[in-house]
Amino acid sequence: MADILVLHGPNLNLLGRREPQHYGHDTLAAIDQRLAALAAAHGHRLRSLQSNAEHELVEAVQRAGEDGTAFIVINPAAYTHSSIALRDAFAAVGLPFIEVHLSNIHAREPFRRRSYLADLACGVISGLGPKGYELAVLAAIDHLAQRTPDRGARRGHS
Ligand code: CA2
Repeated sequence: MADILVLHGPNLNLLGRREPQHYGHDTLAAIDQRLAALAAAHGHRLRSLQSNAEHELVEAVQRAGEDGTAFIVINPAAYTHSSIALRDAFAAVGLPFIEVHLSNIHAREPFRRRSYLADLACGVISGLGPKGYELAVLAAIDHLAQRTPDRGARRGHS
């Protein structure tokens, strides 16, 4: 059993209500529910947090570095393209993470092509809609299964 944290950046609380051509029809609550069920089906615990505030996302990453969180899936939204603070937080905690975007950031305005996080991430999924989050969680689960078992796991505990 491992803890996976899903972070959603600014304006993603509007999902399902505006701009379906870019971001689809699912609400964030529906996406988070599916992700928690997916993780639980694989014996893991998944928590989600959305914030419109950069410092809250930075603090969530810092907390994750200390509370036993094993993996982060993040859609940093607009902070992808601007946040050195978020980058520094990921670099400081050193937790593995996957960057997810609902839309294909390479098929939109040029400023969306630059990510301050991508080179630190295990991987980036972009353009697959909400399915991208599910694929990221499955990849996280796979990543966690490859870890060297700790003493507890070797004795048959999760
Ligand atoms: O494609 C993505 O997931 C993005 O991270 C979404 C960000 C955008 O700034 C990135 O370049 C790509 C924007 C999130 C805004 O979310 C909304 C959701 C519904 C309605 C309006 C905005």
